[in-house]
Amino acid sequence: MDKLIITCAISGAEVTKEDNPYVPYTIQETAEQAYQAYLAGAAIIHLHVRNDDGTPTQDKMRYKEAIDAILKKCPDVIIQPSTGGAVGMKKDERLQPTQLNIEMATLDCGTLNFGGDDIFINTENDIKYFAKVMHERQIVPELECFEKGHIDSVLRLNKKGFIYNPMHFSFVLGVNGGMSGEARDFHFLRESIPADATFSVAGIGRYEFPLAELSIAHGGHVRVGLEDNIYLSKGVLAKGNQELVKKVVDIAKTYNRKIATPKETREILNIKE
Ligand code: KMH
Ligand code: ZN
Repeated sequence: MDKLIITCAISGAEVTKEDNPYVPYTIQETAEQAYQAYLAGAAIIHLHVRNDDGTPTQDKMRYKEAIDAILKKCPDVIIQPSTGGAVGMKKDERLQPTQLNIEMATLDCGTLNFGGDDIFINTENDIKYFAKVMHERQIVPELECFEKGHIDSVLRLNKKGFIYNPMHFSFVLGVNGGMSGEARDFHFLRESIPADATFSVAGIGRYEFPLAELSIAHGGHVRVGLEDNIYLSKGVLAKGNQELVKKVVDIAKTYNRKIATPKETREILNIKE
């Protein structure tokens, strides 16, 4: 079994300081949350940036500022900007961080309802376009799949040559409008991807730690963070992203699964330095 890659989704686009005061908005807060998550064991920081008032933005210069500030504190960490941004953003607006010198980014692999009246739109042509941009810029995509149909789309696009091997999936489970995050859902998705693909699991809300444990036990990787879940345990708010990462490290210990450093993560995911 590979060592365990922990990704920390420190900020997201939707969660606010009213939900959890540790959600970072400013560049300084963002860098500090990333650093604390890294110290706790995260090799990858999944990054959304905010304006100082907390509104989400995909502005290239805001990303550059945040990335520079993070790398100043932890130069070897892998930064994975979001190309999902926030619901309603346009394609090229979302793609702005790919113009920076980055190693990895998310690639959202299908449309889904996103709670209330929101629809997170990722058409087949959008997916092809995002994949092409990332391939041209040598950015490794993390293939975000919110339900089984998204995996089937990826497999079809891979066969047609729009998405390249080796593939690294992220199963994001428990979004209102996507697939739930029960054990049966996890196994269904895990068994639906090629044997040579890697995968990470991001459980939303109460699914975060049960899915983390299942993934650890079955050779997958794990994403946690305030973007996905604000609680350390039922009714107890996490006092920062590092508490969520530490809890995963503790679960991994009980399964004798070692934690991957950023260097080992680059090897596992074929990220060229
Ligand atoms: N904020 C969601 C609408 C990603 O980062 O690629 C999309 C999202 C996915 O968070
Ligand atoms: Zn995200």
